[in-house]
Amino acid sequence: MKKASDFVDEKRLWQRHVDMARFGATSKGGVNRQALSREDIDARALLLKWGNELGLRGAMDDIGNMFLRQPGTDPSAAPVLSGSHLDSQKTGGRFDGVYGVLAALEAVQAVKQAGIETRRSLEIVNWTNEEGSRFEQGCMGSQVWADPGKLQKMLALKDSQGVMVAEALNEVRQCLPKLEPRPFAFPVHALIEAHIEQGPVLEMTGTTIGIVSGMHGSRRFSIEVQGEEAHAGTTPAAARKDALFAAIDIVNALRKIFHDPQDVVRFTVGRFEVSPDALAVVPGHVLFTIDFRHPEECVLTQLGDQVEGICRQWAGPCDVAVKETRRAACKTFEGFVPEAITRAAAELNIPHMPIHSGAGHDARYVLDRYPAAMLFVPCEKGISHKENENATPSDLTAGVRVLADALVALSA
Ligand code: HGY
Ligand code: MN
Ligand code: MN
Repeated sequence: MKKASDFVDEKRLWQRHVDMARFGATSKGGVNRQALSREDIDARALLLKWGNELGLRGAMDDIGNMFLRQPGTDPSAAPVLSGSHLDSQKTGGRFDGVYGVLAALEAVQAVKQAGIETRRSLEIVNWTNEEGSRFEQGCMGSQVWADPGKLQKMLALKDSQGVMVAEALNEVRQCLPKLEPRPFAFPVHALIEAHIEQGPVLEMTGTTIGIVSGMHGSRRFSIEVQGEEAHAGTTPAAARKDALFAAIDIVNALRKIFHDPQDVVRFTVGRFEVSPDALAVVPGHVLFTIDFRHPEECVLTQLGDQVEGICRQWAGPCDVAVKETRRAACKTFEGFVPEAITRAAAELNIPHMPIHSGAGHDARYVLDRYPAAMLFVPCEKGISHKENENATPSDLTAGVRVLADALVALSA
């Protein structure tokens, strides 16, 4: 029998990445394709165009997740899904997320060209706002899909310009062709998300395919330090409520708590906004974020639960507001879905290994409901969330070949 992997086309896959990278292209060779932005809409429209050319039926749910369906012979059977996200960080690369969507598209196209009729439908998925860059709740689409009770809270979130998710979604709907509505958390037999590793292990070990065995848990906080603006020249130190100095003391105290000689803890202060951000004004307000990750739930609890107390302790004369914006549990990926990836890689004689993911991905939320797995391919020096993120056409193609055969096996 013909294998789908024989019909995966490296040139077509690479060209689609080039075409997608046009949307939000930056001068340094990366992309800035913020969720539900004009650039994201253009990328969504192009995905739909390619899907329609393949005869796939498009659908979209109430948080903007998109689904392209290749019908199976048994419409009553729960489908097999594959995909990731088209949105990017502000200074993102051309492969984070988009590879998983284009890998799924290429895999489905290869299945069709191989003339393989699957019993279960195959669906390509594009999750809304995985990066949480414009609207600060990452994995927004997959979170709501898995837990619909989160919908209203997410729709009400605003970006830095005050635009609500609900408004941005209306814009998306107006610009895209009318799509079939889709409920949340519909039955899924299995999902595979393909993604670049965003770490150095595969490249360092010369391995082409990583089968994700586990994913770090994470806790995110936004911290606001409220002091008092004052004149830089006339206000004595004793009378100042300097939000910047307090924030610096808090961050330094947190760094001591999160310091890990084994270098397993991942502690990041990614955003740090000072206002009024004026040379001759004592800063009255600072907003900063914490992104903390670890592979053990107990450490996430033990260290993360200290954040609020440390902030209060080091706020000096200022007030401080601590909000935990998201907690994602540590995840283990096991069972028939990762096994299908391992089997497909072995049958193709493509080097593969189990691998742990420090990065978070949408598959973690699908796994809350249904069997799911992730397939990694190498990226250059493990660089990601950076405009010079890079991967090779042959590694990307090898990933799709394994994905295509795994999807066929899962949808038999
Ligand atoms: O932050 C993450 O782990 C994901 O790449 N957005
Ligand atoms: Mn990603
Ligand atoms: Mn990312």
